[in-house]
Amino acid sequence: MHPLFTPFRAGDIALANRVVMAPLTRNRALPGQLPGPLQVEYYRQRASAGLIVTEASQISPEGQGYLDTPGIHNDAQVAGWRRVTEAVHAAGGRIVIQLWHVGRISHVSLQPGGQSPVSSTARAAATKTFTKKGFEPVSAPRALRSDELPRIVADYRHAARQAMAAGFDGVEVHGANGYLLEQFLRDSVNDRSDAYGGPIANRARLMVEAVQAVCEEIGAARTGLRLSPVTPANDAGQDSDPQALYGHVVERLAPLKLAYLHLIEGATGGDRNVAPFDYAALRAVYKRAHPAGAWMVNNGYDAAMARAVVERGEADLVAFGRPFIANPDLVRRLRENAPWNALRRETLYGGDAAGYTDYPALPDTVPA
Ligand code: 8OZ
Repeated sequence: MHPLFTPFRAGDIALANRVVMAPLTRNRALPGQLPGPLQVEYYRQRASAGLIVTEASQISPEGQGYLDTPGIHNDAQVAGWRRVTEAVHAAGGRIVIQLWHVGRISHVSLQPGGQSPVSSTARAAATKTFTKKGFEPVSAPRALRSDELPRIVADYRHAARQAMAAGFDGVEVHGANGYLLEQFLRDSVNDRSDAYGGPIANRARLMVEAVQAVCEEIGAARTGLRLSPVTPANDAGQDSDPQALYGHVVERLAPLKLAYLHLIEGATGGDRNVAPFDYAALRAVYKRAHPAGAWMVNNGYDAAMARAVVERGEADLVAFGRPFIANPDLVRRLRENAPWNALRRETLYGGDAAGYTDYPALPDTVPA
């Protein structure tokens, strides 16, 4: 058996194989930002993944930035997610929820009381989001005061507690793709002059505090973190020294002994070589402090690349995004080198069962 299909332990989470379903925003939550029966079926269909990372889910009403994304802050949301975790567990799978605060990637129509989105900066991102009216430019943010940041950290902690109440195997903190934590990290966005701006240690402070709080709440062995050191997604720009910045983050967080680190290599969903970055060097920083810590890679992997990276010992886990949308039985297809269903892009964001739960699995028996 190829190692890609062998069991693996990420912290306290025992996986049947090394194939991970990456977090994927699908904008199909019910009113109240609730997962419903359609989400139960969608995730159940994909439970042969070694691990499912759910779609990004806001930690607070303020953390929402797109129409119809689910939350994990109130008890109705916990009850909805409980049906999802029960279905995945009954099918033999493991599932963690991605904890999300969008920061400035939002619109006043999606914010509580129509307030401005919040960020590390008052400068608006040059990007669009998806609202009731379709694609609209994001709203100008308000820069958070440093005395508000303990409340943001508490929201991460609370969401992690809610996740465990919903029966998740753990959580993944969304530290990637130009959202709040990355808006603090990068000097291309963060223009603060307080203890959360300026030198790398300051810009990393909110991410470190948020991850520490989550680890205190549910245990580091059930906590993962997703990073995207050079993605330009959501107008994040490029940090002036990503290698030093992300090296610092990993040096600070590896000693906590997280379940895994999840790396988006290159531009999210695009060019893997968008900007230079030495991922192997970052991995070495991580493994020095936490040899048993899992290293999860993502972005544009095909079957051959996934087999090779695990074979070479350069990654413990490989996450697939869009291939899992179109192929509920992706693990089997990888194992059997079977062809993949084509993705229907027009049903990615929003809508119903079409393009969500209607992608076919391979037939049980192959005709002779
Ligand atoms: C696509 C559309 C909306 C949100 C990310 C949560 O990039 C997202 C996202 C992706 O991390």
